[in-house]
This record gives sequence, C-alpha cells and structure tokens, in this order.
Amino acid sequence: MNTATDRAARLDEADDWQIEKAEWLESLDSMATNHDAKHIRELLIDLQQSALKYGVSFDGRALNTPYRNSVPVSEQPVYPGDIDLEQRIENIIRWNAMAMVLQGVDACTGVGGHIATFASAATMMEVGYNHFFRNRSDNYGGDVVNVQPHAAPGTYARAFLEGRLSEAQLKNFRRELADEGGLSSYPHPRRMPELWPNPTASMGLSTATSVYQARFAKYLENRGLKPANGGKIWCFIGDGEADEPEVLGTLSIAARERLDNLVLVVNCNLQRLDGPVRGNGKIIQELERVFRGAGWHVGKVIWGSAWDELLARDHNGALQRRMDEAVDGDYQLYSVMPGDKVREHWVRDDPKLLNLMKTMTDEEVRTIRRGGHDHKKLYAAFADAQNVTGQPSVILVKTIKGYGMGEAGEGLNIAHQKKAMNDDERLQCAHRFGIPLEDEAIRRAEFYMPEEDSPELTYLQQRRAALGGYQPCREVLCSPLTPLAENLFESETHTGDRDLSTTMSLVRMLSKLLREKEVGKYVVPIVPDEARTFGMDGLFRQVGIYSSVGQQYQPVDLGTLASYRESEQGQILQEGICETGAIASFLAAGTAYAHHGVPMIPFYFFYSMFGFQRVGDMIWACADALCKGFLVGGTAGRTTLNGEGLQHQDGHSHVLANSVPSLISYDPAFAYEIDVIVREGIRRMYVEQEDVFYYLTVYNETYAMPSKPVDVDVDAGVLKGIYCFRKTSLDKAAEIHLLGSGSIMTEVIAAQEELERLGHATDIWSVTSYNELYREAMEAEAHNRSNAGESKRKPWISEALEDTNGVFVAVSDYMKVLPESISKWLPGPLTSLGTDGFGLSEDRGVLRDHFQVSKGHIVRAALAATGDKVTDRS
Ligand SMILES: Cc1ncc(C[n+]2csc(CCOP(=O)(O)OP(=O)(O)O)c2C)c(N)n1
Ligand SMILES: [Mg+2]
Repeated sequence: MNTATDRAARLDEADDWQIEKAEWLESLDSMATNHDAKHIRELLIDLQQSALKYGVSFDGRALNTPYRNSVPVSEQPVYPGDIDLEQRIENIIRWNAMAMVLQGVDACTGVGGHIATFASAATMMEVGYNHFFRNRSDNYGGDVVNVQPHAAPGTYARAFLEGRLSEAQLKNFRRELADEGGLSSYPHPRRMPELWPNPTASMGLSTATSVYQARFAKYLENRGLKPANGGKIWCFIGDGEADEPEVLGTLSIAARERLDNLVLVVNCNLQRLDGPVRGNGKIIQELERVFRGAGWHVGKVIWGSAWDELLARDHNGALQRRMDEAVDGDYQLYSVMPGDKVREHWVRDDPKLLNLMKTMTDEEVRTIRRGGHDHKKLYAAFADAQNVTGQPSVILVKTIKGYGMGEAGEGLNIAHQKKAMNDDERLQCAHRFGIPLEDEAIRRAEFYMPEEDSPELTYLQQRRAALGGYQPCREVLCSPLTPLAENLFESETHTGDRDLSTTMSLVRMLSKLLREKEVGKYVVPIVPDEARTFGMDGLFRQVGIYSSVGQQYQPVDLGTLASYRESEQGQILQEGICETGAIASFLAAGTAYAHHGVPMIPFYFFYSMFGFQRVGDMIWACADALCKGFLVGGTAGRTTLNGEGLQHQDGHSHVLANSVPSLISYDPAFAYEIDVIVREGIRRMYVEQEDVFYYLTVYNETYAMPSKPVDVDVDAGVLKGIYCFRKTSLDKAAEIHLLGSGSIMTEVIAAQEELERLGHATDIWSVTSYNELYREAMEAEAHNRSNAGESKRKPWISEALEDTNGVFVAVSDYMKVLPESISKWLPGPLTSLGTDGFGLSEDRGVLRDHFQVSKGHIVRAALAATGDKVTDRS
C-alpha cells in the first residue's frame, strides 16, 4: 500500500472509532435518563470487569469524579437553621478571632497569631457547631472535635460568645502566664484540659490520633467496655497538612476497620504557609483519588449555590470542562483578581462558556462563592457523611485562605502569617462583617459582644443546648481504680535467683495483670509486629488479638500454646509494622479515661530503638494529651542487644525520655524493681489519677533475678531512683560505690566481686532512674532558691548517699550523660561509663569491652578513681 492509501485507511478507521464511541456514549445517556446512579455504576463495574479480560485496566483517574459538589442539588437537604442569623454570629466570631491577634500586635508583645486559617474555616466550623457536633449524654457516646491548630482563635472567639471564656483571656491570647489568665496558641489539653480534646498543633498528628481514637472506640464497644451508642470523631485538617505521612499513612486502616464514626474534613484553601499547595494541579482531585482508593467515602464541597443555576444550564459541558481543567494556581488567582479579568481568564476563547457566563455581572463573577463558604453546601456534605455506614468519610472543602480579610490577605501567598492590619483594612473588614462598633473601637480592634438577650446569643445558646452542650470540650468522668495488691506479682519477684530476663519478668506480670478481676479487662497490650521478640506470643491465646471481624480463617498454628487467635473481643492491639499506629493506639487507650470514662491501661511494647526517635513527636503529643499508661522499650541497651548493629542498638532513649516532662522513666535491673514500678504507676495514674505516664526499658539478657531484699525498704529507693542493692562483704566501710542499671548490673556484680577480692570494700547501688534523681534534685534546688530562709530541702540523691565516702563509678547500657547529670550531688568523684556512640554488629561480650562497660573496665575505672595502681590483670 502506498502512503496516501495508508493514511486514508487510518482516517476511515479513526472515523469508525469516533462513530462507535459516540454510539456508546449515547447509550449511556439513554441509560442515565431511565436508570439511577446505582444502576449505571453497576454497568460500569461490569464493563470494567469485562475489559480486564482484554488486559485493559483503568488508571488512577477512574477514582475521580468531576470537579463539582458530591451532593447534587436535587439531593440537597433543606437547611435546618436560620442562615442569616448564623452568618451574623459567624461574622462576630470572625471579627473577635481577628481582634485577638490584632490586639496582641498592637500591644507590641511579639507573641504572634494567625488570622487567615480560621477565616477560611469559619463557615464549616459554624455549620458543625450549630448542627452536628453533639455532646455525650446518657444515650449518645459524644463527638470529639479536633480543630485545625491555626484556627484556634475561632474556637476561643466562639467560647467567648458562649460565656466560657472572659474578655481578659481573649486579650491575653498566647500569654498563658498573664495575671488574669490567658490562652494557649493552639489546642493543648495539658494547658486547657476542659476545652481541647486533643493536641493538633503538630501537622499530621491529629489525623493519626483521630483514626486510632475512632478505632479504639470500636474496640471498646466490641469488648463491651463502652455502649455501642455512637459518637463521631470530627477531625479538621489543612490541605497542606494532608501531605504529612501521618495523614496519608493512616488512611487504609480507617477503611479496613470500617470506621464510620470518623469524619475527616480537609480545609482546601489551596494554600499552605509559603504558597499554593498544588499550584500546577488540583489538591481536591488528588486527595479524592487517594482517599477513594483507600476505601473512604469521599464528599466534595467545591461550588457555592450561586453556581447551581449556571451548572444547570451547562448542557454542553463547557463549564464543567473548564472547572476540571483550571488548576489550583488559576483558582487562587481568581480569588484576588477583579471580576472582568476573572471572566477573561476563565472564558478564554470558548464562545459557549462566554455565552453561558453572560447572565452574570463582573462583580457577581468576582464574588461568586466557593462551597466552603456556603452553609447549604456544607450542611449537605456533613449530613451525607454523618449517615455513611461501614466506611470512614472525608469531606474535601474548597475555601479561600483569609476569606473576609479583603486586600489585607485574602488569597494572598502571605496570608498565613499576616497578623498586622492597618486602620483602613480593619474598618473594611469590620464593616463587611457588619460589626456595630464605633470606628475608633474598630481601629483599636476591640471585641464585640452582643447583648445577652440578643437574637444572636439566644440562637447560639439554643443550638448548643439542643446538641447537648458546648464543643469542643473534654470532660473527665472516670472512677479511680483500687490499688493493686502488694503481693500480686510475688511469684515473679520472689524468684530465688532464677534466671530470667527483665522482659520476660514484665511479660509474666502483664499476663498476671490481665487475669486480675478488677483491672484485667482494662489492660491493653499493644505491639507493632514484635510480640514474639518480646516473648509475648503466649498472650495471643490467653487474651486474643483484637480484630473487628473476628477470625475468618483457621490459623496454621491452631492447637499450639501460642496460636494466632484473632477475635472481636481480643484484647491485644497488634498494629503490624506501624509504630505511628501503635503509638496512636497507645494515645487512644491512654486517654480513654477522658473520652469514654474508662480507665484503660495501655502497655505498649516497642523495640526501644524505634520508640522515641521514630515517633517522638507522638510521645510528646501523648504528654500534651494527658495520656496514661506504660511505654516499654524492649531489647534495650546498646550492648545487651547483641548482633544487631547501629540501627537497632539503643543507648540513648532515656536521654530522649528525659525531655518529656510528664514521663517517668526507669531502667530497672531486677524483676522486683519492675514490680514496684508497675504497681506504683497504676496507683499514681489510675488510683490517684495523676497526669503522668511511664517509660521502662527491659532487656533480653537472661540472668539470675534475686528475690527482693527484705532487710531494707527498697521500694522508696526504686521509685525515687537509687537504693543500696548490695553492701560490701568486707568488714569496713565501702571506699568504692558502683552505680549500676539495667542489664549491665551483671557486670557490676562481677566487678564488685573482683574489687573485693583485691581488698577494696565496694557497695553496689541500683540506679533505677537517673532522670528521676536529676529532676527531683533540680526541683529541690529551685525550691530552696525560692524559699530562702526556710529549712532547705535535701535532694534525694544527696540523702541516699549521705553517709558514704569514697569514689563513684556509674555504669549503664545508656549514655554517660545520664550519670553525669547527677554528679554534682554525689559526695565523691564520679567516673561515668556508658555506651555513647553508634552500635556495632558484635556479640555481647565484645560490645561491652568495646564500649568499656564490662566488668574489667568497671574494675579498672574504680581502681583508677581510688588512685590504686591499675594492673593488666584487673
Ligand atoms: C509538623 C509541623 N510542621 C510544620 C508546622 C508549621 N506550620 C504551621 S501551619 C503550616 C501551614 C498549614 O497549611 P495548611 O495545612 O494548608 O493549613 P491552612 O492554614 O492553609 O488552613 C505550617 C507549615 C507545624 N505546625 N507542624
Ligand atoms: Mg491550606
């Protein structure tokens, strides 16, 4: 065939294809007139299946719907509230939220604040407060509302109208130590426990927190510890925030667990701190694909009601095409452009679109609302999400960053950090919001509070009363537990020198605790695919692994002692290889006393290396959230964990643990120390209900576990951080004091024997916590400085070592900085031995020599400290 015939044949073929395709689309049109969406979806799924036969599959775009609202106008519910009144209330809140920040700027305190985030989020929050967020009651579990951190001024401004916060508090936004009281910058339960349910300031963590709290609510229901009476978690995040791996990484579990008690709302104002989130693409469409692909129900709120009529007339699809094709950078530009320029850019050279848009004036084109500022559209999407069953919901809401700020910030790249506004900008905003203050008061950014019996305040109070009270809130209604019996772990602690590791000791205690009558049901063992490493696999059968669907298969190890048993009532949370998920579960369980009134006691066992440094920010969030429970760093110690190398060998987690103020950390050497710590932990956290939590390191080295000494009261010493474990056997006062911790205590005991053989009287002190000793001593010093003249408080470390003389050698499997931190309170010179540096793949003995924490090195250090000649033999 020559080239001309060739081209003609190809054209014929192209024509045929176009004709055939048009016929298919026509049939679809006819289907659409005769059948509903459900049937058409069924057809498409069948077609998709058939296409697979020919090796044809859809790409990711199949997960996208057109760029328009997910709830069609025909299905939009009637708005149940008074929109005009709600808008007036919202405007007052907008103004007061802005005024909080402006007053701070005017007072030149330099404390900062944000206006633009709440300005974009105000309407969605208000629709939620007026119609959705319900409080706990006798027959309803209660909603938890996690707000975007930078929108906190809006929550405060609402609480001010509700009468929950004073004007002075608002004035002192970001000045928590002000005399009349102040407000924290972002949601912080630790600072404001009655108001904030969860901390949200670190981007991304609130999603993981919400997902796992929703999951934990189901866990409690399945285990019969909470009535199955609902309660939704509403989590509001930013579109920039959605880039965080904690957001994207926790989506699949929400779908897998069918968390229909979770509604995630993404405020898509198309901007983050520096500029556009996806200038060259569309964040809403991208997130829609990701969420739908992960199995979520996706709602989209993109266009305000003013577009309805236009879309209804868009018979040839020109408008929808343009909506789909414009990128976020274009949409951001439209939010700052004059109307005629928007029209020009929007219509380009499309005559159909030009014609369609003719009915609108330039001003209408400019001010046409995005869906996120339209009550009716938001209500429709919220109601739709609220009714979803068997799936989590996400609502992607398109807004304008800084909406209402006008030229001061609306849609501008600098909007996020805009906190100063000149007089004209203030007046422009206040007038736009209809704030009835004198111009002079507006210039001073004074707060506006309507009369108590005004329609605004009456409506606001009525709405919250109808929904069960103010939101957000955190109300603790949890009864204290009774203390554990003193001899509960007796069989684990009176070991008579039985060989055991501290890990095994703790696991046995845990197993016993799980059987306890009152407390057992509240214990939540959590592991990220590491249970066998810690010898916890025996618990699989004992208490079962939680699965919302039970066990629909026969496990391969059925009938064995540690068979893999999944159950709806299972108690263990096996999180797979997801430390973020596991710590989020710990947070959910450890705050259940506040959210559900049940005193759940999580024990989260992790590879100690993959705790603080992997999820340190989440551990910080746990402290902020007043979380309780036990974090357990297993396979601890840089040299005790032999073979594994520098990525696995932890010699520093205690240094990191010291940075979390409410975390009490211990590095115990013996089973009876663990017993004392665990019982005291339960007493402080669940009997006294103190807002603290615990960190314990446990080791995999097996050695003789001595029974608890009976002649001295070791409990106080164990808890405060130091006690004399073994006195010298020589008939004189000790001249050497060895301070040992954790598994390295074995080397210390051997070193004492050697030193005594050489004639040096040596005492051994067990240091269970350098961190506790350091903190207590620092507090005593601060106390003494502030209470000069009164009798002085003696730090415990000084008191414990009061009658000692000689030299001190401290040794642990952790960094030397730990003993160094208490050196100034020791009555003699200190030599610190520890495991600073990177780990190595080696055996335990070689590692201990390498890091100079072995018996030989301890002896040498002690002899050197006493001024004795160090011989090669020692
Ligand atoms: C982990 C973390 N990284 C960075 C920040 C600083 N930061 C605060 S807000 C913000 C931008 C937020 O953008 P977006 O999520 O889109 O929210 P918007 O304000 O636009 O609603 C950044 C980077 C933070 N708070 N947390
Ligand atoms: Mg944003």
